[in-house]
Amino acid sequence: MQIDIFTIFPKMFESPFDWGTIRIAKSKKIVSINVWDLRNFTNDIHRKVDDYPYGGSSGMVLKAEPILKAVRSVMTPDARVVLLTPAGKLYNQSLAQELSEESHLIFICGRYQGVDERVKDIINMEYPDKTMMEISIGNYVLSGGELACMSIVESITRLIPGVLKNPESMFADSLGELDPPLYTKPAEVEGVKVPEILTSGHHTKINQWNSTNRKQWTH
Ligand code: 6GU
Repeated sequence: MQIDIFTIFPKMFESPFDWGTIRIAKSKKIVSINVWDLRNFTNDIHRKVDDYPYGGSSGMVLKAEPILKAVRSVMTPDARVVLLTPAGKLYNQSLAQELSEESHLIFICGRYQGVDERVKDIINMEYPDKTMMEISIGNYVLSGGELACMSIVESITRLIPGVLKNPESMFADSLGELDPPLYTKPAEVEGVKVPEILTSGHHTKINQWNSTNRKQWTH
């Protein structure tokens, strides 16, 4: 999978992708992640990526032209374009699963009050079969889409076949169930013991215990 990320803060991405699952996926050449500075797609001497909104509302808006130029510079027939914005479709595990099956994802990290609305219109006219998707990671406001993008990239990467050694830990199955409470050595910590059934060696009972004690998404 190829992932292209456009941001005005490329340095925010310097280390998050260098650890754990994403590091492994990169070293196995299962994913390739490129982080691009949106300012490199400006045409003016000041490398201006934002401006005041028409109509006088507050804050700044990301300009359309640098984003259009940026997206076109990496666009492929198979790419899905995703705009990170608090007004987008609420992200969840099934959307992570869906995106993990793509071969090329292009993320645009929104900033400030928003992104010029014409970006969406023009991209959708230019590539009508691959409608630009807007995604939010939760009903709260971040100053930009960067941290949202990092969360999404991590959640997608771990679902790509071959990335995790133990596919069971990809988990969060179709029922939306999470792991049961887990314990490791020692069997007693400050007087508190592991539930007896888990140390009994009785696998049928253990499986039963695990399935009745699975945690759930809280929503
Ligand atoms: Cl994707 N962007 C911003 N700016 N805020 C958010 C978000 C995205 N998701 C939740 N809050």
